[in-house]
Amino acid sequence: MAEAALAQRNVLTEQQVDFYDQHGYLHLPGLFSTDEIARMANELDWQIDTWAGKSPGWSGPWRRVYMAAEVERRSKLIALHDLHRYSKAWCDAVTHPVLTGAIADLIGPNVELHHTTLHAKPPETGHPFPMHQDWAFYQHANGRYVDCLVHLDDTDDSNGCIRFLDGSHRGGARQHVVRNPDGSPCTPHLPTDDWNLEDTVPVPAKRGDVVAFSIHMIHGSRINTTDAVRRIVRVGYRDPENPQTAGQSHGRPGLMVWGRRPRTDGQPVFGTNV
Ligand SMILES: O=C(O)CCC(=O)C(=O)O
Repeated sequence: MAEAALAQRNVLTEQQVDFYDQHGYLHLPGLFSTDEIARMANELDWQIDTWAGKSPGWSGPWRRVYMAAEVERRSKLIALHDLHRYSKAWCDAVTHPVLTGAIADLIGPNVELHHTTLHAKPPETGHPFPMHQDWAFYQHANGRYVDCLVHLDDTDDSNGCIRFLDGSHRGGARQHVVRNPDGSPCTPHLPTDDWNLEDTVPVPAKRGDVVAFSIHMIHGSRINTTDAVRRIVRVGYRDPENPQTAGQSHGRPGLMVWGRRPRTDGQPVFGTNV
């Protein structure tokens, strides 16, 4: 049985798959070569100049818990969705055979691209992230969905590396705060009284590394206190048989990056207008 499973693996070792299953995340050092990540970074900088938006970032009562009032007023986030629609380099990145083969080892044999999202934290006040699950942004029926953070810069706590609540993916989807005290909508996050970033483990990473994690993983990150930008691109991959129920890019079929899309009884083909 173990041998049969081993024979089907593409990229990861048994230990790496076990680590992911147990902890909910997996650090893949040096997945992109120096040349590949340089090309991706150049194209990303062009996208930041040409297409990305700079805004105060995520809204909600968490901001005043994570930041002093004066910092909160200045804190910014640079973001862009679906980078692979803007540069060939990013199309190549999201279909990279080592990356997609690794994801197939975690949720395969079939893997569908769901989205890509840039999060660049500008120097000194670049936006922290409150504790949350990515499930709250794009709800899916089960846990067969992996987010991957592609690192364009070295990270540690000083520039806001990713931090995980070890093993928290095993608790499944959780209720998030989605309204401000006045009833207006805010960005989904977990209640700050119940979930503390201090309880999480930091996962510092190098340029070219990928950190993969479960859609149910509870995570967050600190503010960028350095004088350099911190650029990370998140790539979401799912089992095509894991239906999306709400949220970002709901109803949009993605590219198949590994294997094939199985058909359920009577399932219609995709229309030509999506
Ligand atoms: O970019 C970060 O520091 C955190 C990003 C994050 O929480 C996410 O992509 O879900």
